Amino acid sequence: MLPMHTIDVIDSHTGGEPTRLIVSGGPELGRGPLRERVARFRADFDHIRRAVTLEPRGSDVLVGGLICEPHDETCSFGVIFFNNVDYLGMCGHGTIGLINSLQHLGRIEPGVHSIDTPVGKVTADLAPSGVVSVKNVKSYRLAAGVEVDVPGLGTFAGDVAYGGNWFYLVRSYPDGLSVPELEVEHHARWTELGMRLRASLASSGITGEGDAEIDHVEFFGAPADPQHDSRNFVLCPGGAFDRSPCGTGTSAKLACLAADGVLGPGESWAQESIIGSVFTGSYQEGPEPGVIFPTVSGMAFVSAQASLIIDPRDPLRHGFAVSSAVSSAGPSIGPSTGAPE
Ligand code: PYC
Repeated sequence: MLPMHTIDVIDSHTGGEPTRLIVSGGPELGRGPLRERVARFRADFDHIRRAVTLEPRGSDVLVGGLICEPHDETCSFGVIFFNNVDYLGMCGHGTIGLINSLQHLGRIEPGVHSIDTPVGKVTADLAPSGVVSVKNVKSYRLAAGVEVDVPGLGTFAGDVAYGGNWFYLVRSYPDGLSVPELEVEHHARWTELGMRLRASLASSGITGEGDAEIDHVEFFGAPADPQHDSRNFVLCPGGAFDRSPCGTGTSAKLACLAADGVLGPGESWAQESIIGSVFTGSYQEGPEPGVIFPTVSGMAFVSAQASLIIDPRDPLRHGFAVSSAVSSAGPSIGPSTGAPE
């Protein structure tokens, strides 16, 4: 009889967006650059990603993270983020969650902490108040005003930008298309628009650099609070939307604002999410024209510490996906197969 597998996790939320960090019992990915360790995670331990993020233990909206040894010796920690469908390059809300969770565990104190990620080093400044300011990887706009025709809807225009993940930031809608207010009660319509747009980006061959898939779509509107600068709705890989303003999405937005000359270096930008939670952002100019280093600030709250139990007798032990968005990319309901224990 195979033994139970136990995975210790700590859960938090950042502006409403949940993060579940594996503290122990996660896959042993060995050493080497984190990008290579992601490939190992995907090839040999994807059942752990599914067990942690999918139902019955998780949900489509949950972002998971594996805390690991850094490869970059200037960093104190490494982290690999993932969600219900795949692995993320970086995750802003998740990094804020990581820092507040590590403080909760007594592993760090206020100060600056460097973290290795699959897309490079980020630093996080934990203030005594608990607010975390994440200096993200280099961010930039790859292309402005890119038109994409969405069958049945018409032509959208938007920017393709990188903020640790690839984003399409919608600027304008097809003539005659009526869209609802950017309010959470309309999330189903925004999700549908985002998913149709993302599919059309892919079928039109519109990608990030190196043919990278644009897997996040971002819509903008007026903020509910006039003291803020903007409100967004961010569709994440899969079919869930970010409850927070999305750290990498805010970074991509800052890159576009910088490229348009709308926001100067060091100036502050308050980005509201679809549920009204807020990240503040600013940027420093990078080494090359058009490249910035964004800083995104927010705070996470720890919501649980738990042990996940994977019972070898459980046919659904490695999770299952029910949403149509996920079923094409991941396993559907049924016993897990092919996963080494
Ligand atoms: O905060 O960068 C972020 C993020 C990416 C996906 C969900 N949240």
